[in-house]
Parts: sequence; C-alpha cells; structure tokens
Amino acid sequence: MSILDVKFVQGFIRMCNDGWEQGWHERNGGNLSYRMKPEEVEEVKSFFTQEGEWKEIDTSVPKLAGEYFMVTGSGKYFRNVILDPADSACIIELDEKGENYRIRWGLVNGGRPTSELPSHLMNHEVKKEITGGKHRVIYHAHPTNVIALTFVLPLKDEVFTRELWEMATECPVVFPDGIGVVGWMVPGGRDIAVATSELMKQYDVAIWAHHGMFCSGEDFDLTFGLMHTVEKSAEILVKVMSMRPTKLQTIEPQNFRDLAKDFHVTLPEKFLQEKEA
Ligand code: 2HA
Ligand code: ZN
Repeated sequence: MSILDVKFVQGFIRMCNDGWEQGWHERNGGNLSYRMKPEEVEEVKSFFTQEGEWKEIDTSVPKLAGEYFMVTGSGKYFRNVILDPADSACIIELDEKGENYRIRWGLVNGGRPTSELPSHLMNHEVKKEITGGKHRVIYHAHPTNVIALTFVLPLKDEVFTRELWEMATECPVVFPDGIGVVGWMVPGGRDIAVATSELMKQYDVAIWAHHGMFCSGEDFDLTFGLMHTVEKSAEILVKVMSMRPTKLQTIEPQNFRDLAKDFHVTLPEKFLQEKEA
C-alpha cells in the first residue's frame, strides 16, 4: 500500500489532471487545497516522511489550528501532478495558533506550498465555519472565458451572476447564492486573501479580474463541477456576445422565480432586478 492508493489522494490527483485537460492550468497556473478529515490524517500518518521546520503562513487562521491540508506546490505544474504527485504536491500541518505550517509529506525535490496559500487558508476558515465543516475543497484556476469576460462586463457581483445564470438553466440551481468579483489585485498576498474570503462569506465562487477564479465545495466532484459549470456558462456568453451585441431572448426574472420554486432554491432578488441600460 502506498499513500497514492488512499482515496482522497487519488481524488486530489484526478482533479488536478482534469483541470489540466480543460486548459485551465497553463504553465504553473492555478492551485488546489483539500482540508483532510481526522480519519484521513490517521490513514496517511505512517507515510509522513518529514517534520519540516515551521514557516509563517503570512496570515492568521486560528479556526484551522492543528488541521492538515493536501495542497499543490508553488511553481509546480498541474500537468505533472499525475506523473509525480510527491514532487508536485504536499501535505501540510498547521500549528496550534493557525499562524505557521510545516510540510509532513511531498515536495520531495524541495519547494513550498502554493503561492496562494493565504487565500486558500482564509477561504477554508470562512467556509469551515459557515458550512459547519462541510466544505473541504478550495480550487483556483485560470479558465479562459471567465477571464475574458472580466474585460467587457462591469466588475459587479450582480452583473456576473445574472449574465452567467442566464446562459444555462442549470446555473441558478448549481450556484444559487451567486458569484462575487474582485477587481484587479496583486496575487499571492494577504490583501487579496482578505478580499476573497470576504466574498466567500456570501458565495462559493469568486472571480479575480484579469486572472482567474476560486471555487469552494464539499468534495472534489462538487468543486470541480462548480468551476466547470461557471466556465461553460462563460463560454456560452462569450459566443453569444460575439454573435450579436444584444440577446434576442433570454431567461427572464420571472422564469428564474418559477425555477427557484420548483427546484427548491432561494435566488436573491438583488440578482433579478431590472438591468441598467
Ligand atoms: O501560479 O495561479 O495565482 C499560481 C497562480 C497564482
Ligand atoms: Zn492564479
């Protein structure tokens, strides 16, 4: 038995490869993190090979103190994860304050966890609390069509949510809370982590203008599926906008209200208001 036979490790590797195959991870773009369950920590403990020194996270996540995460490595390529997971990813442990981490497995040829570790951990902290511990996956990717839209749509939650809901009937059911948008910011640091985790209090999806997207979810299937649904919808919107300056017909506010009733989701009215001309 190898650590690579463990179910969550396999799920992590498969998700990295699925994202690569979608074209969302050019070069070393994107990163993935998974908050491990206590029984999963027990399951893989015997494979821990390192007790690396404690290093600063660059932010403080006290509600995640003592937790373990599987994360991709900084500067590592998603396309290589499936070939050599122990080179491309790692398992980290957080200290009792939630201020430092140390590597317990992986990154065997050196390196550090993802450059977006502050955003990942701050998002995990918000989502752990809000979902009562259900959300375990935070995924950052560079999907082409979503990024393209950040150059032509106003960077407002209401606009992105409504436009993307209109592009496919399943969208309001898959992300009923909507989508948050952050204007352009320097990636990798605490400021963008704070801005993103603020949005994650309301939404499971946050778009970084001219950069990419963050999704949060309970497991690998739901989180990958969320990224996939939003990007598919963005692709339809790009095609529609390329064909005509205005839509000839669309899903109307009352259609959304009818859908919400039958599918038992709550769609905030702020996304169903008249559009500004
Ligand atoms: O290169 O995507 O946001 C990793 C990233 C940084
Ligand atoms: Zn990025």
